[in-house]
Amino acid sequence: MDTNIPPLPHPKSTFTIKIGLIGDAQVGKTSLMVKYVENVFDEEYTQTLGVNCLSKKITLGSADIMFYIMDLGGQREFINMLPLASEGAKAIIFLFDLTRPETLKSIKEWHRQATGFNEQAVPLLVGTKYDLFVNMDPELQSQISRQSMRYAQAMDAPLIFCSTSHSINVQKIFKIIIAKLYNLTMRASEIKQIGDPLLIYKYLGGTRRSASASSDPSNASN
Ligand SMILES: Nc1nc2c(ncn2[C@@H]2O[C@H](COP(=O)(O)OP(=O)(O)O)[C@@H](O)[C@H]2O)c(=O)[nH]1
Ligand SMILES: [Mg+2]
Repeated sequence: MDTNIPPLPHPKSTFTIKIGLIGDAQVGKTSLMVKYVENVFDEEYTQTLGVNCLSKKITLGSADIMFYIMDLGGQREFINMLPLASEGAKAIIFLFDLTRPETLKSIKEWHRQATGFNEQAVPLLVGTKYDLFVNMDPELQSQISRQSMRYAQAMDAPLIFCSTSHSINVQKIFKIIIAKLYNLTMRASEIKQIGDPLLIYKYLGGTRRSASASSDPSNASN
């Protein structure tokens, strides 16, 4: 018997991750999706594109990961679209506009409703437009930062402040999602200083396991 048969090449496995983007109108959901997938920030382009679903494939170790990112119309009348964005999602990104604290308040209701459709998804809390926020009154910045930390704690959700227009923390959001879903260690340092673009993820969002995301892309490192 010939024992020298070379091993067959391992077929590349593809893992699919559906991600829902949820939050009030104008917080920057579509912009974030378009920036992550197409690396463009251009309001006109985003509007012309007129999409609410984009996909992107990335390679991690020996696995391909296919992201399906679903955007939700933010107006109240789109609440009936919520199941579309939340059902089957492995992660749900709750977005609020750092310059409009009322959009953070809305997260409570968005979170309650989305959890009703999907209890398994890893939640993330993302504050947008950090580029504008950083020029606001420092006292207000401090209040909003602390308030969003309280929300993140209550939701057990990683907290990320980002700027899509200035490419701050955009990639990190999706790295955190992978790290949480596949139990990988992330090297990025946390940012906890008030006034800085917060990045708090280590002890948040780790208590859930998305049922079908459990098979680990083989020893992938990041
Ligand atoms: N300054 C700034 N403006 C942003 C940022 N992200 C989005 N916007 C603007 O906010 C507005 C709403 O964005 P859009 O993505 O349409 O929000 P959506 O309704 O949540 O999908 C648009 O004018 C965007 O150009 C950002 O990071 N910084
Ligand atoms: Mg939109």
